[in-house]
Amino acid sequence: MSGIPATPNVVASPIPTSHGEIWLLPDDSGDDLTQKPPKQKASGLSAVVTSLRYAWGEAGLVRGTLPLLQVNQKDGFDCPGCAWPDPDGKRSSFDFCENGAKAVAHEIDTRTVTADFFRKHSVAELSAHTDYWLEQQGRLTEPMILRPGATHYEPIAWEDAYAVIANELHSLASPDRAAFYTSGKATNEAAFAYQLFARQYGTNNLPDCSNMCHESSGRALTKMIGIGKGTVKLEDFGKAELVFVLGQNPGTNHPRQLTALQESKRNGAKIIAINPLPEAGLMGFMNPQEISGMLGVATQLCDLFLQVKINGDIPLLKGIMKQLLEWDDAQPGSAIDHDFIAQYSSGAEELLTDLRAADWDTLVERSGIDRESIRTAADWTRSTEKIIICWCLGITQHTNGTQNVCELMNLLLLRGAIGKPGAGPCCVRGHSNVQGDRTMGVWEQPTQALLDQLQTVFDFEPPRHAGFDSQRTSLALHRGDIDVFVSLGGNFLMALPDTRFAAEGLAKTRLNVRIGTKLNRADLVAGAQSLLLPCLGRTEVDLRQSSTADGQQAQFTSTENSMGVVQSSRGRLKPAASGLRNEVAIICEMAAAVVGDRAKNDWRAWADNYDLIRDGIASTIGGCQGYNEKVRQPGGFYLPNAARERVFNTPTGKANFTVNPVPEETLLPNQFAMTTVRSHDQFNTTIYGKHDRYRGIFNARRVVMMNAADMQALGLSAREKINVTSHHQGETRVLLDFQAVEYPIPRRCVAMYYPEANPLIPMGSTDASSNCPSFKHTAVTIEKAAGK
Ligand SMILES: Nc1nc2c(c(=O)[nH]1)N[C@H]1C(S)=C(S)[C@@H](COP(=O)(O)OP(=O)(O)OC[C@H]3O[C@@H](n4cnc5c(=O)[nH]c(N)nc54)[C@H](O)[C@@H]3O)O[C@H]1N2
Ligand SMILES: Nc1nc2c(c(=O)[nH]1)N[C@H]1C(S)=C(S)[C@@H](COP(=O)(O)OP(=O)(O)OC[C@H]3O[C@@H](n4cnc5c(=O)[nH]c(N)nc54)[C@H](O)[C@@H]3O)O[C@H]1N2
Ligand SMILES: [Mo]
Repeated sequence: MSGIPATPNVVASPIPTSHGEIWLLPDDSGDDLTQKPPKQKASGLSAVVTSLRYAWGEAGLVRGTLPLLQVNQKDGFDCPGCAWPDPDGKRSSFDFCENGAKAVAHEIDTRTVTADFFRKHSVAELSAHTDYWLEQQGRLTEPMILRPGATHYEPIAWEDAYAVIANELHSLASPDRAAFYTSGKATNEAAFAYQLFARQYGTNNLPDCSNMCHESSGRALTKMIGIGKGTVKLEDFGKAELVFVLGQNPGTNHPRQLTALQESKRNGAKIIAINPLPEAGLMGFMNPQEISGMLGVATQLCDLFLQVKINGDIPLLKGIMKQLLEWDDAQPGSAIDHDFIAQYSSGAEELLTDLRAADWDTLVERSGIDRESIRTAADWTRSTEKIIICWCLGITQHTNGTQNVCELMNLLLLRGAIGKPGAGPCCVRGHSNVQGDRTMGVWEQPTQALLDQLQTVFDFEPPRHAGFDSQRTSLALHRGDIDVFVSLGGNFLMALPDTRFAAEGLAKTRLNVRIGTKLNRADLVAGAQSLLLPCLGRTEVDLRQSSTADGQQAQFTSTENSMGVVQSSRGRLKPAASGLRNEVAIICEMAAAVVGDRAKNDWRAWADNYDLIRDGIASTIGGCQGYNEKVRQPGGFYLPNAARERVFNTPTGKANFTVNPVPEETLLPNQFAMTTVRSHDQFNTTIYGKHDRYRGIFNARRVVMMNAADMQALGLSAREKINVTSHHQGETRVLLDFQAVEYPIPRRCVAMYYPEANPLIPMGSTDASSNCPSFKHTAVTIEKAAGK
């Protein structure tokens, strides 16, 4: 995917659209960067105070506290934050975390964005505000349209909006000139309806945020164990004896995972963290749900912190395995589970040959981890089979992301650490229902089996060829090959690599449609026309005209968490505005307008009674028989997962070992490896504030975290203004006027915040197998900003 032109700096210039000049990274000159040493532990009383402040600040006392007591309760709503599971047994009424509270507070915002707001501000004017400001304006309240050539959004009736969509979709030369993006917050009912609608319309162009997130995990796990999901359950954390946490910052992104790690620890497990950054949550944890934690008494979490270089994971894992093999060669059976290998696996010999051939100096040099530390990690690994490996984006978002996951799976399989209590892969998902969306069929490369099932149940001819994933959608938009782009939540513009490239593509469509709760920059970069369809959040009551009962009936939805538990989610709060609809209903009404005349299912009835959708799910999706009954059980139900029982549905019928080469060193001598991370005050592209409390970085996001020695070598003083240029196959991209901050990160590695760094991420750099963008490794050079 080369030949993409280098893009000019997005800070310095807006992009032209038919609705005005749109800024992509507007001036953020309120920045007043201050820095403190990074924290050594996460959470505690300050987290509780922070969450209540967020909830009360944005929502007011009653609307603020009540929902926090209902998050993740068995009759409450699923937290709209991350996908970490809830305990199967009794739940504490405070089973939420600081960042879950922020996600809830952000959603239940009492401020509203009305037609009057859009009358006052043109899209060009709005684009001069930061992403933080845009979302802070409050909840979207009524459907709005940006008409051809218009500078302002104006109100439109729901039915008229659906008619605009139907007209445009009906006029396309091919259904593949439309794309239907999904962000991972969409519930199972929304996702199932959405993919069915797209396929009845005629396309598999169903890109989703998972393409940029855990796609590499899905690929690797399917290849090796026959299912694209992890196998551990929450209860396994209490039984594990060794837990690895790789490429993940749980203190910020999955705070409730710290409770599980604390339990492992209390039951005697050791924890090894592998990360270029010493993240606070990996080091220590003060559980805010316990008195000692409230008082600031921390559990020391991590027993061994291996500060790898960026993309140093394969050499490190290979080193651990090579050490195991050396011990096992000296004393067979002492470090490798030969029984498991013989009975359940295939391909071990090739892996062992690869490990024997690996060169220790290369492994040490490329990982950045000394031989002694590798030996310690291997020593702990050989003494137990009760091993859990948790991982997230630091592993998946690399050009070798799939191989990274394969390599950590190799380690588990060598120890037989799968399908037994306290052992297995724990693929820590991001968005609260990203795993469920895929289970429901949101996938640009559906299996023929799923398509066959859709054909049988809904009696239509689904398209059989693969559609575009997120990357390919962005490329197609830029080529002018997509006329209608529909977005179920999310922020395609700011989530994709190369922000300017993504914007140029979005500005070429005939129609953009986004179903969302809040305004974001994607709504400002429009093709000929743009529709903004406001929806309810999960916390809010969803009253529909039910066809099964007299009068109105409150509908509920359901989601699947990171460990394959499906459960219901029921909103209780009064909606932020009257007239708001659930995204499920919006999708069904849109489908009724577009394909209602030819579909065998009654889309209008589905919009009013989600039980009908769940019946559709039950007939179509494996493991979902009796969905309506099962999802009503308190705590929901587990989806089947054969690998948990050591049944591996791969072509060999076994768990397959893989061989994964050490990635080539591609950095030139003057270059740095740049990784992108989330701060403590954001949910993806939604910025809650400008602080990154645990990392000690306050009031600024346009920063580059650098090793002190590297700063010195470049002659940079603390907080000096710098320009950052990325390099990929001769293409360069530039960001001006960021600030260098000293940080305990390995030399020649730097970290920047997502999404501010995205203009630097090259379009063409993706994983060969999953096509996931390499957001965690970009070659950059750094210079002092001119005139500063
Ligand atoms: N509060 C909050 N919660 C969230 C989100 C949010 O934005 N805010 N986002 C949600 C989503 S969609 C997702 S996918 C998850 C993301 O959860 P994480 O994966 O924890 O998110 P990131 O901030 O991208 O952090 C990546 C981690 O990997 C490390 N890392 C970077 N490069 C490498 C590498 O080469 N090797 C190794 N070993 N580590 C590396 C970074 O230092 C960082 O600690 O969180 C979900 N939960
Ligand atoms: N550089 C870099 N880029 C990355 C990443 C990275 O680590 N580094 N991570 C990638 C990952 S893992 C992901 S998952 C993507 C995230 O990409 P997306 O999922 O597309 O982005 P979000 O920021 O989660 O979407 C935020 C918007 O969702 C809307 N929204 C919120 N709640 C709801 C709701 O209940 N319903 C509806 N319909 N809309 C709602 C709001 O309007 C809000 O503005 O970004 C990817 N991009
Ligand atoms: Mo994600």
